[in-house]
Amino acid sequence: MKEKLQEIKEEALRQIEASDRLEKLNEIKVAFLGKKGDLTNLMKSLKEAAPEERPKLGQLINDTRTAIEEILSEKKEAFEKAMREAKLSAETIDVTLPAKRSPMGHRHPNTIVLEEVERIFSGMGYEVVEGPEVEYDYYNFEALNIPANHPAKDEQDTFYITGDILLRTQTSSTQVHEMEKGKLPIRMIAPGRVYRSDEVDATHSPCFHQIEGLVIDKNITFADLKGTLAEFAKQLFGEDTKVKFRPHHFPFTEPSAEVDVSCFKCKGKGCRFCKGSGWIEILGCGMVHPRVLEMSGIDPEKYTGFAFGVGLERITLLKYEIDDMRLLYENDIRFLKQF
Ligand code: 2U9
Repeated sequence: MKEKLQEIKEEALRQIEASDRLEKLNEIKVAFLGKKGDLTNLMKSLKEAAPEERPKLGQLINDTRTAIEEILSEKKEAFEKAMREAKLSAETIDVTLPAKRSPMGHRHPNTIVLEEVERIFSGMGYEVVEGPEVEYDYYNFEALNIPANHPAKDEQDTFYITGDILLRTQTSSTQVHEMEKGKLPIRMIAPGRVYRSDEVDATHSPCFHQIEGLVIDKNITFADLKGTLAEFAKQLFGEDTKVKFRPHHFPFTEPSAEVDVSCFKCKGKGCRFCKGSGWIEILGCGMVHPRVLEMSGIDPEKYTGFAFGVGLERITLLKYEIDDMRLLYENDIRFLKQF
């Protein structure tokens, strides 16, 4: 058996030495060490040897197996190294080739305008506060002095989740949460998504964005509101922009007004853009209703405040002279990359 073992070992080494491919090494491994391999067969025939010889022979077979395995593995490593080196020397890198450009993302026009509005109000000392889009009826309507029979509360206008939970129709609920915290004074803007059950057209969408502002302190007057919004309009639309306040009604503010800015295209002379009037409506505002202050625990005898609300999309469409709101939601890169 010893001779046989020596023969097997020599034959295996000869074949390994002569092999020229990685696959060939695998074939050799199967032929000598596999389940039906020469060495395994020899191990099986061990039972025919004299019992006292068996342990020694068994050890010899195992030593032979280990020796073959080691040589196989050395040869395998040598093959792999040669293949790596061949691959590397075949690869040449042309450093003069032009680089592949990764397509760059782009800020959405709404984001550009939102960031500009946030920059303007941060500059005036306002905090930017975000609130939940799913709200209780109380925070969206009741706390803002919107009565139970108000048409805005109709299911035709508001998305209800349950009887008293809804998708906010304005970001004002964020201001109510801030007022309830009881930390005064307040100087904040609340940007975010709002939802209304509207059909999609060039100027409407069931989901759009508002930016609302709120200031509450001692001795805040309508003059503060006018000065603040005049400054905002100048920074957003240009230094020569004029503002006009028209009386209006909102349940949450008293007195209330709508604000027009002088047309930034024709400078107020009248053009197609401002429909000949020289003015463009941009937002609503007013002095916070004393009942709204009271409901959130603020004493209207000590504190007064003003609030305003703008539709972000409306400002974006005006600023970039876009004539259809749907373009803002289609994510057509050919449209978006113009801004
Ligand atoms: C509190 C008190 C008062 C927020 C205000 C408006 C006027 C307004 C509209 C602009 C276009 C809504 O998106 S729009 O359709 N908003 O005209 N919003 S005053 O008043 C508040 C807010 C919070 C506690």
